[in-house]
Amino acid sequence: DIFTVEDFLKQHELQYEVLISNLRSVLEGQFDSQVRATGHSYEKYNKWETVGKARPHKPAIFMDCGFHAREWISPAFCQWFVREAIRTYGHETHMTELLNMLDFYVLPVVNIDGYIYTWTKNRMWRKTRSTQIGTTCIGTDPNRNFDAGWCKVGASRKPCDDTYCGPAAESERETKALANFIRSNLSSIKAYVTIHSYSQMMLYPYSYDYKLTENNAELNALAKATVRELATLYGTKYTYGPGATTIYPAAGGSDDWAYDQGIKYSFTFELRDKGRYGFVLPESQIRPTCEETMLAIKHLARYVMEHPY
Ligand code: ING
Ligand code: ZN
Repeated sequence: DIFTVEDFLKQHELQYEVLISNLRSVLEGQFDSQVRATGHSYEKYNKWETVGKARPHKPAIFMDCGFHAREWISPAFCQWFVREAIRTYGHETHMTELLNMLDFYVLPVVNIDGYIYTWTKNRMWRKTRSTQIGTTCIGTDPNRNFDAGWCKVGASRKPCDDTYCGPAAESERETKALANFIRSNLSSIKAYVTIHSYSQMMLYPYSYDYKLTENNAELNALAKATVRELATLYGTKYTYGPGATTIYPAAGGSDDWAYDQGIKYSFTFELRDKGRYGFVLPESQIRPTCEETMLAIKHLARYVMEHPY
């Protein structure tokens, strides 16, 4: 059950070199001082999931970042998370316990092509960079491309739109790879977490429908406690609730899909801010955002660890 980002990319024929050079940009551009502090973070980064004791039937939490290209704080957080996990394992009780009991599968930049495009061509790009016959418009919204009420609501059938659901569910290699990975590890994955920005929200299913999940009360209580924990550091206020009523109805999202696969703890985080800077969050907010989000993820992970199913 050892899984590295490298294995994942190889398995799904994604471009590892591209991912690494892209992560390097994140590190050098935004984590300036941390690069010097950690040194070999790349090596460790790709092996970090092996940190902790091997246990039979070890439960796992899957976390991804970088669905939407312009939401730069998201890949930054996955990188931060991995670095903190490595740095504090064996030194900090909470993290050590968590990693002894749980594996984290981290996919730091789902939409690699789109992310690079925002660094090189258009800062406000959202979608993938796939092309298709019959249109000159590029890209599909990866968070409208999952097989969960696909294209039913809050999504567009027009390839030129920003919320284009794609020619079919899982049409994108990125969403197909992610869905395949989750399907083949369903017995171990107990929670699914996807990191977006912005709005300061903790969302749970459903977004494709106004119906509530079977464990809605539990998800609500867990979200409430998690955002309370997040706020302890800098007082950052998050709202929470089912996607459809808390942000907007939207079909084809990964959290809804993961939930319907049987992963009963499934969340979308919308990190800082609430619109002042939006996607172009200033560098000075990267560290505090990552630190407070870390508290939230650790809280969530502890809950998952203490509520086996
Ligand atoms: N927000 C999400 C989006 O894809 C969302 C909100 C969550 C939709 C879950 C559907 C399901 O629109 C951002 N900022 O991308
Ligand atoms: Zn997003």
